[in-house]
Amino acid sequence: MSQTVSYTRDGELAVVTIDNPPVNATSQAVRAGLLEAINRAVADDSRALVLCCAGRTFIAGADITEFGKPPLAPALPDVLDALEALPKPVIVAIHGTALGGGLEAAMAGHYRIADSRAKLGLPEVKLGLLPGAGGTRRAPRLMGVKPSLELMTGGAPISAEAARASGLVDRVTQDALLPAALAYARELLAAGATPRPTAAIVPVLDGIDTAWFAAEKTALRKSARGRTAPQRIVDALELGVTLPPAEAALRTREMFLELVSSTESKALRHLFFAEREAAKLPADCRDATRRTVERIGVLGGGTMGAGIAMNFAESGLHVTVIETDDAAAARALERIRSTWQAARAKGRLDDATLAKRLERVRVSTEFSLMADMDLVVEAIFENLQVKQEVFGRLDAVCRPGAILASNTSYQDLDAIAAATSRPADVIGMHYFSPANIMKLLEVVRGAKTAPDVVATVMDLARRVGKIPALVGVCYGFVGNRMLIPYGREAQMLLLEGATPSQVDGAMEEFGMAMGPCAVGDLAGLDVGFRARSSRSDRPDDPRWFRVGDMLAEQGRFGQKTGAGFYLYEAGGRERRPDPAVEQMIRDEAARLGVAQRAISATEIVERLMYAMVNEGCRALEEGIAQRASDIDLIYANGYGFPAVRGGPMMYAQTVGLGDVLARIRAFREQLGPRYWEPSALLVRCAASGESLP
Ligand code: T1G
Repeated sequence: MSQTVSYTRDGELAVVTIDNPPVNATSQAVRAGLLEAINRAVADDSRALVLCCAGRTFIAGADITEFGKPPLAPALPDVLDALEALPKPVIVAIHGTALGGGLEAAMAGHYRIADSRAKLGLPEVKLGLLPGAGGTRRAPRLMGVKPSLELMTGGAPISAEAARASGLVDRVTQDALLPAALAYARELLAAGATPRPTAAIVPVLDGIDTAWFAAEKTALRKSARGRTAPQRIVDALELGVTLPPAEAALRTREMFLELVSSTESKALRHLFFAEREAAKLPADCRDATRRTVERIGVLGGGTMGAGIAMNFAESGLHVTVIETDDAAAARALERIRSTWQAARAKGRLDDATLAKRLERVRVSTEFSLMADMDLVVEAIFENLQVKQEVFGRLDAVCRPGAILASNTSYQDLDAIAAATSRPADVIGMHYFSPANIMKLLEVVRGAKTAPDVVATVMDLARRVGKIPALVGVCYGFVGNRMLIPYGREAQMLLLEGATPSQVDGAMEEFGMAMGPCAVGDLAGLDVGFRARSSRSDRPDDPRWFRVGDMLAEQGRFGQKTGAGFYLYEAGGRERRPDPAVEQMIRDEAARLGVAQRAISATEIVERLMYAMVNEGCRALEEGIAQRASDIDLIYANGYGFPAVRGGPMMYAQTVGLGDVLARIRAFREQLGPRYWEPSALLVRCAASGESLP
């Protein structure tokens, strides 16, 4: 047997153990070893086969690293068909996370026993795929068509107990899993149990017909806008319960291969690995001893501070929120309490959880309470002097070794750190609003931030469910820095003849959750206006963000004032074009002498995206971003960038760096070099054919 699949006997039982760390993915070696074990069980005098895994989990899926490469025999569907066809009972012992091909392997077995802590799921849809190893035929036979559709299109795992209740699993045990599985196998044999191939189960189709599947696809076109995999999953499920297994398998395989080579799946797989790459620390931080972080202080109980406090409390940590006066403190606590009570009202959490969370949050005006904190996150007014003053106070109050973090979006973290006697303890934790919901966290490493502080905060971020990306110090770090050229080009195009609706429409058709003008109205045009006004390095160009500045100067801040780029009903979010704004833009363009012309959606996408990509290349050149994939992760998780395109840098590589460079050079000719000088990295990679680093 191969070292990844072992075959042993326990009396009359054949025990097949897969050992392929870290997650027992069904690599080619695993598939070949499993097939060899199956053939051996066919030939020997064993009476049943028990399939289990070593290490921390049962098979967690096919080996994603093999996708996109020439397929290597044996194919997983064929191996699982052989397992299902074994003329002896196959008992599968499940622990950890039986996901994707792992759960498909379990369903190809005849009987299943799971550790009570196990999770089971078919998350292929999150990778732009469908269950390609029989799951679309076997899941509906074991758990019913509707529950299997939810499992496959939702992609979320279910508990062992839920799996038992649904029919996916026969037994759940809290005892040692392998002995329990062996005992279960012997119990089955003693009861005369025979092989129970899932394929032989007749699916229950009460009220489920072609129209039902069509309705499910229509619903998914809305809930999973722009995604192909959910549509194909419904198709495969319909084939799986209506066609003979062999024909269904053939047609499903064709759909799987179509998906695995799709840009959508390549993009989602890219982001899967990007998230894991981003968590890898720089060499000087990797082995640092992490500091203990259990008590958290948050300065500021506004929208951001309250969201940050909720995120920590939801992760089991105790948080003390400091506000400037009793009224503000009361508002902060009410903001937190009402958010959780609303979630409770929607059934998203129970009374006990709500009570525990509230116990973990304390709001006070006593700054001296920061003395006991292990980590303090400052989330106060976005002004450098105010932040420097507060960090000076933290420096005086906090215990030695406490980590002092700023949630600043733009301010110079090194200047903030310089306001303390301990710059090594200062780091940036740039959250995205709402901070208790948005996964992305830009962890900003200052020039003097200590390696153990970086390591501690990066680990803490994952502990509280965030997706951390380590970035360097510059104006806007990575995400907001790249948003500036993106927004600049949007507003230049308005002066050149496009309307807000055209710009937003083009970018939303591209896949952005919201177009740049609508985003500005949502965030508040006064926020950007204040940030731009305080910049000493503002370009000497009267067109630069001119429209946004005019709107802010007129008090048109967007949704919060009922008018910005668009008009909004009082308190509403539904945007309506405003002819007065469009006329104002035309008049200002005339005053600035900007020629008017019809502008295509293609030019809008290219101008905004390539300006962003060019800036991303500069951030890579300067070491502000560690990896192009980090940039993609930032945009997919913090800025509503369509995950099915993998992120701005993957998008540029999908288009072709040479083509992107050619368009940037064309814009340089058309619009001048001020904003369109191509980055040296882009030029180099386009010429060499290398990928962005
Ligand atoms: N293939 C290859 N490598 C994988 C992998 C996989 N399926 N899953 C994880 N890894 C690597 C990961 O890159 C990391 O590597 C290490 O394992 C630890 O992962 C035919 C087609 C199982 C819940 O989608 O959800 O089956 O960075 O850091 O936080 O129908 O990994 O250490 O070098 O995430 O404890 C379906 C994906 C595949 C599950 C564990 N399965 N994995 O989380 O560890 S498609 C999935 C996860 C499929 C079939 C279809 C998680 C985890 P490195 P980690 P973790």
